[in-house]
Amino acid sequence: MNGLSATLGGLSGSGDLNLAGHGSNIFGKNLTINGTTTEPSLTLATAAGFTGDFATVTGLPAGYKIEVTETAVLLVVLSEFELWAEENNLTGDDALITADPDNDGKTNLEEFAFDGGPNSGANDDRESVLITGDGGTDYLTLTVAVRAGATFSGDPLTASIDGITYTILADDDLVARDLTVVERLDGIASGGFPEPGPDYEYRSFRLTSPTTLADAAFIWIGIGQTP
Ligand SMILES: [Ca+2]
Ligand SMILES: [Ca+2]
Ligand SMILES: [Ca+2]
Repeated sequence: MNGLSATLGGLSGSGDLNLAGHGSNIFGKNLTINGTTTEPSLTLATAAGFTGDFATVTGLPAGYKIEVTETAVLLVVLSEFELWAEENNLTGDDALITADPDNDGKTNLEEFAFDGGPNSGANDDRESVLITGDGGTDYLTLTVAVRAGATFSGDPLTASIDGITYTILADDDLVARDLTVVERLDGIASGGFPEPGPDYEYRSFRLTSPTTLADAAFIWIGIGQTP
């Protein structure tokens, strides 16, 4: 286990935990981990059919969690979403991606994707849709805070980063998506936004065809979870 050792219910070892005599019922047992690791996932113990939950887990390396599957006790690195939830002091059901602990209608996944505050119901939207100029021509333009470093490509424009997939969509009648969007590469279209959080940046996307106020057109960003 790369220098990591673990103790379960009084047993200890520098290799995989020996569960002989303990069975696979870990309910109420105490897990102690000594050392640290940089591996994304380590198996601490294997058995046929683990049941129960540890009473306590001590010595968990920062940025890791314990995951108990049917057949293994694993030390697993936290996802970017889980780190974000931890930084925002979300625990239990309030930390689920589908939860909305501040009751503002935005799920935690949406708050995470768009630099929202999961503990503040105040309007903190960092997104605008404007008709604005690019190279002397006006286009319908979406500006939005997303996770920093996302690379958008394809049609529709999509980017996968930190467990999120962003998709930029546009349409003229909301019947079938049929307008093409490109990213503005000469900087974002409008100011006036708050500074983004350290893991976020503003990006701007516009229709490929010019837009006037007389045109009916819509542009929006959708998100999904990337496994
Ligand atoms: Ca919310
Ligand atoms: Ca919020
Ligand atoms: Ca359409």
